[in-house]
Amino acid sequence: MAVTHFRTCHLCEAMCGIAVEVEGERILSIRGDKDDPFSRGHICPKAVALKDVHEDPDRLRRPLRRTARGWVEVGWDEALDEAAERLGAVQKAHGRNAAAIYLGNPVVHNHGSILYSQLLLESLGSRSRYSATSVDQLPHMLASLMMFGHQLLLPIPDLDRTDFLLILGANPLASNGSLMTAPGVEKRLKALRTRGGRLVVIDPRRTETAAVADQYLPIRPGGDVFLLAALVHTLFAEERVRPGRLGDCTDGLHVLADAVKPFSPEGVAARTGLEATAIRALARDFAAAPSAVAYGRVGVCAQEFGGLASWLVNALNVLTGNLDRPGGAMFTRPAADLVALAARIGQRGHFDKGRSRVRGLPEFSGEWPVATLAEEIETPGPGQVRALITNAGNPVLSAPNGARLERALATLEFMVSIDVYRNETTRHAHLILPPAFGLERSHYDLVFGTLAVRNTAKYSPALFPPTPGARHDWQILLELAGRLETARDGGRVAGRLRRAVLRALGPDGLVGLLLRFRPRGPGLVPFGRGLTLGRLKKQPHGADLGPLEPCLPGRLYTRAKRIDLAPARLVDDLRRAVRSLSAEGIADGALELIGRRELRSNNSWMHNCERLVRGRDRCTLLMNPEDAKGRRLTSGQRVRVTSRVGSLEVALEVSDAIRPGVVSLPHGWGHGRAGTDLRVANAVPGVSLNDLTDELRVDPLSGNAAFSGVPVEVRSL
Ligand SMILES: Nc1nc2c(c(=O)[nH]1)N[C@H]1C(S)=C(S)[C@@H](COP(=O)(O)OP(=O)(O)OC[C@H]3O[C@@H](n4cnc5c(=O)[nH]c(N)nc54)[C@H](O)[C@@H]3O)O[C@H]1N2
Ligand SMILES: Nc1nc2c(c(=O)[nH]1)N[C@H]1C(S)=C(S)[C@@H](COP(=O)(O)OP(=O)(O)OC[C@H]3O[C@@H](n4cnc5c(=O)[nH]c(N)nc54)[C@H](O)[C@@H]3O)O[C@H]1N2
Ligand code: SF4
Ligand SMILES: [Mo]
Repeated sequence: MAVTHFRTCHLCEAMCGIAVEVEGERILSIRGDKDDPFSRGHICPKAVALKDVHEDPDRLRRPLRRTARGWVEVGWDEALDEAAERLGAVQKAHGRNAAAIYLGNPVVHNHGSILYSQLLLESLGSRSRYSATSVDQLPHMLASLMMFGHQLLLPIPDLDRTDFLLILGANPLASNGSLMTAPGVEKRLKALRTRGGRLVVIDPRRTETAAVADQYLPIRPGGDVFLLAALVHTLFAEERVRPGRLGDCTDGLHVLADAVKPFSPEGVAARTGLEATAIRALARDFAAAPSAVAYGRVGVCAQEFGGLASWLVNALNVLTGNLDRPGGAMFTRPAADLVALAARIGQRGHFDKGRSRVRGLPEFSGEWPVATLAEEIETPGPGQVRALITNAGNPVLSAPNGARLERALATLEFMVSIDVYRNETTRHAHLILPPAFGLERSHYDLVFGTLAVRNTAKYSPALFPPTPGARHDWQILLELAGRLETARDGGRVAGRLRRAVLRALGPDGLVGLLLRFRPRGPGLVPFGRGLTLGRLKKQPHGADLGPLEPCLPGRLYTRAKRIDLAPARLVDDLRRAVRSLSAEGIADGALELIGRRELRSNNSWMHNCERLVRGRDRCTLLMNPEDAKGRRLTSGQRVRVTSRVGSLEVALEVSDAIRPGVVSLPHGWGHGRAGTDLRVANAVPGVSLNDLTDELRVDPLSGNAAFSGVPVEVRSL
């Protein structure tokens, strides 16, 4: 008999409710859950691919060891013992920091992995930590840390109530929203326009989102900091600054006014590619709207001025009185409050408490920029990385100059990957430890609940039991941590006790505890009023906890509960932008390369789903007709693209959707490598954008990768 199970899709940030119809072990269908109060039936094509990954014969189900005769399956105990022993041996011989760890994106989509990765990090005791954060949202976190005192206190656009949404460097119609969990974003944007609101999109490509906007401004890659500074400049120059309610608890207004003086709309016109009149008009419209919110995402933070741009986006919201008010940029009050938890365990974040060994880039909250990982492996000396754990990451395809990183991985003394596929990264591991996947585990969105445009909570039990003998991510992390600790100190009582408690509670038990926190939870009294895991389990479609509510200054984590509008490090860094304003552009004839996301991809790892890769080739180089004509290139022909670090061949797609002078290639492709086990993906390999991106191009302030605007040359083959 067919039964329908309701849960949340965990693939991207949108948290769509899905209804999965199953008969025994067979998945009959996956549809949008109309009764999910948040997503109201919305899904995208990837949801259905959950079935494909679940059933994928290439998905790993048993630990694998790489041997001279190829890959062989090994038992869990043997694999875990070996991993801990070899990591321990490297650490013993070369020091703790010789074993590094990289955490990838799917960690944050998995409550077990988030909570138990922490334990592994501690047990490893190494300062060599890396994650996808430094190729993604690090600058946003840095801005929040500096302005609001907490790296996770991220302002979220109040999408459903705003009158004016200014989007910079995000394409939610393809990405389904990021640091803005909003399932069905297209409908929500339509609603914004229906209620008379306005949508403005700033992007070098006229994206799917730009196509539904009232206004689209084709900015030059990396021009955002100049545009934003000019917008702030205009607000001050025209006396349009109205911080409103929060004015009394905001510091640095005058410092900011001074700092942006060099950025007149005329002065930034060439660097942004936008007319001064358009910039001024935008500042006026934004300031005049009843409510407005500026929202920047990957396109503004993965660039050379990412930290500055993220800060100025926030500043624009503060200066116009749009921070922490309905229709502006607001903060969530999630049921399980990760922000409060992080603060309690002393993880509000920190910055530049040390510099990376080889290049001297700053640490952020205990992590080094992943753009430095290859050189840390290659460069001899104390602290050289000689062993690596990857957990749910594919940095060979996702980190800048992945080709160099890949060569470096091949030289490691030991590498172990916790992953569901043998792919471009994990093929270099000596051991792969594959966890149970998606539908086989329970789900609670710890992270994306914190980033959602409404307060919601939803718990989904596992749909299927794990394949017999399989382990969950959290179990692998816990087991590995236990073995590392035992090998090091013989298994001290405190550590053993802690692990026993964590094993008994499991991730669901921990979420249950988190949910008990006030104000939404009942506290620790057994029958108190409020949300508990037990009560949430009775709401399979999820609970709507209402719109976002103003919470400042109370929720600030700065010392005197004040907003720092002009943090010294950021103001200083603005001088770099002033210098760059008068610097020469890129070389004659060069083009600026940017990335792109497509609805049917999910970073690097869903191309093994037949239904997502079927149809036309999506891994193409977009080029404006003007640039194509000048080079005598035509759509469909193959071209060679060359950057400082690499060169590749790809099919050209001529399109006026991209700004002249800019070309675009999606990331996450470049399959088909020897030793990988991805039958579908390898048949449509594409090329890796990150074989062209440059590990030396970073935002020097934050250390985040600067993917946007890599200079390249393009010629016919
Ligand atoms: N040029 C360029 N590069 C980019 C970007 C860009 O825009 N342009 N975007 C960047 C961004 S925003 C990000 S977040 C990074 C992503 O960077 P990564 O996280 O390094 O890459 P992913 O492609 O997400 O790889 C996820 C890995 O996790 C595995 N996996 C999937 N589900 C699970 C699971 O449940 N458990 C475990 N253990 N493993 C699992 C997959 O098989 C895959 O190997 O890429 C970045 N790279
Ligand atoms: N379908 C799909 N959805 C995804 C993902 C995926 O790979 N596929 N990845 C997920 C992840 S990990 C993340 S972090 C989010 C990211 O979510 P988004 O940030 O919405 O992702 P993108 O579509 O990469 O949007 C970035 C936009 O910035 C533009 N851009 C590039 N350079 C510049 C610049 O210098 N200035 C400006 N103003 N714009 C620029 C690009 O053209 C692009 O349209 O998406 C998530 N959702
Ligand atoms: S938008 Fe994201 S969460 Fe929603 S169905 Fe698609 S992949 Fe899943
Ligand atoms: Mo990301």
